[in-house]
Amino acid sequence: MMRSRIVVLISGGGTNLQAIIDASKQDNYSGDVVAVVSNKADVYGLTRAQDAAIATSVLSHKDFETREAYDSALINEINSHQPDLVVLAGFMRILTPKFVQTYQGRLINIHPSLLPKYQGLHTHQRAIDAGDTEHGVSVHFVTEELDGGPVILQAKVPVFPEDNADDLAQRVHQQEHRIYPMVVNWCCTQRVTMVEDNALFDGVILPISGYASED
Ligand code: NHR
Ligand code: GAR
Repeated sequence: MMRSRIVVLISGGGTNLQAIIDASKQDNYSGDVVAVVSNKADVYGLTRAQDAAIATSVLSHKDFETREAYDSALINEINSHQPDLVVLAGFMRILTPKFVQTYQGRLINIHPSLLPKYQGLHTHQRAIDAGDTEHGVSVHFVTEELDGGPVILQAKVPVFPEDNADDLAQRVHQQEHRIYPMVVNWCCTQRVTMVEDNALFDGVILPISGYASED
């Protein structure tokens, strides 16, 4: 089968990016990270990409007057790499409807909560403050609704009474690095697709918590 061309968008350290790059070098992986785009200069994720000889670019949202103008420039940059799949990996800018529509069904995100719980930011602290005993991470298709697109896969972690937000973030991160490369590969091989606001696995609609969930 043809290998998929993956463009990854980041804003930070890029540990998820690294997990995907590492996985892509294994036998039986079906995609290659062809470019990494960051909205912030000097983040370590860009160094990770350069170390792997992957093209990088920085497009700062601060250089644009509107979100629409920023996203148009982002679309141009991404399209210059002819991607099959666009992967948000700790990308911290909300995307306009036009951007989302441009990559509908080819755009995924990893969000550090068990969606639909805790959409938006500061998810680990919010889980602790709520007294949750369980927390986790979701990979979902990106739609216009922030953190509201169909879930493909979740992983759960326990919350211990003595945890602070950093402890919990670390535990969630370990799960992120396991599941994100796998889901990216499912998208590359088109085992996972999006049809009318549903995520499908091998052509079958997934439940709201994604693959192999209990509901
Ligand atoms: N865009 C759309 N349309 N839909 C989604 O589901 C998106 C998205 C863009 C990013 C990632 C998301 C997350 O996993 C994501 C999902 C940033 C913010 C945010 O409030 C919220 C959610 C996510 C990413 N960003 C602020 C903004 O004004 C800036 C915050 C900052 O720079 O630190 O864009 O959590
Ligand atoms: C990850 O925990 C990811 O789930 C989260 O940012 C971190 C990025 O880490 N994403 C968001 O909060 C999106 N708003 P990384 O740069 O090391 O991959």
